Amino acid sequence: MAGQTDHPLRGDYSQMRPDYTVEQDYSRYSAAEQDLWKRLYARQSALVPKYACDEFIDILSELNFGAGIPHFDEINAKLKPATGWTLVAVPGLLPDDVFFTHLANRRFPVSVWIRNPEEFDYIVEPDIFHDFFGHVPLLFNKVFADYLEAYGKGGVKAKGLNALDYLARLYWYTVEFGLIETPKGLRTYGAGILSSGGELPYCVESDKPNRIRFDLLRVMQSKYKIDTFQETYFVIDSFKQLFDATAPDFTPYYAELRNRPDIAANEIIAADRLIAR
Ligand code: HBI
Ligand code: FE
Repeated sequence: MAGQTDHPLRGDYSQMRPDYTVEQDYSRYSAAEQDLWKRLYARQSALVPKYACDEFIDILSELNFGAGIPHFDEINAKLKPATGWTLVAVPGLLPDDVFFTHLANRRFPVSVWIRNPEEFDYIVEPDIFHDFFGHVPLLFNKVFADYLEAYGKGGVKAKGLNALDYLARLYWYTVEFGLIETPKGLRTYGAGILSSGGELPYCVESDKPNRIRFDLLRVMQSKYKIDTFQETYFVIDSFKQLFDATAPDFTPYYAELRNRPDIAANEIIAADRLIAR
């Protein structure tokens, strides 16, 4: 879940450091919040085997953090040696440039607060369950971890090139709502889908959404909706495809994109390579 919200942000930004990081302060979590975590984890982990990519399934079972809200420093003790990434506690949504700078330095921002029970099925802003369940497992995957760092570095550069919107779309349609084609069929690696009870089966089972083969410039032309299930999903063949797509300098792409029209979230264009479900 990214970016724009029209309501005041939920988090407490009063104690943050200049880089927006805070202490996790584990004593803050009530028994009711620990119970909510267990219920969210149980719901999602029951759906994962049928709809998530194998890389996510394997790491999730290894990490096994269903018993309660994780201690970031315990996870960092495993994550740092695995891919050089660390989790940093943050009050909530960060300004784009702060967010990109953390990613560019292999630091993944994780919100410290958990949603309210009535938000069991849907929440607008990223809470600790979305950030942890949705994003953390694939930080242990070397190729995906390399892609996310390269993406962060691209984001820091894009700010100066007034291209943040294009990169926000790439983040949205890959890291948050991406699908991947596997020998077992279509699966997801997107954190926004993996942490959603409704969209996880929908992204693979429903006939409604468009499923289009990943094309970097097409994705950066594509607008998105933040408050509904996605009307379009982009499908990659491998995490290496993503990483290779970020290798070139994006500056000429931004120049090209400025001559191209934006594409609506539910629109199909002639050049699209559609994937039948
Ligand atoms: N901040 N904590 C947090 N989590 C996000 O997912 C996030 C963010 N700030 C900006 C953002 N996402 C998006 O704008 C992305 O497009 C980068
Ligand atoms: Fe997210």
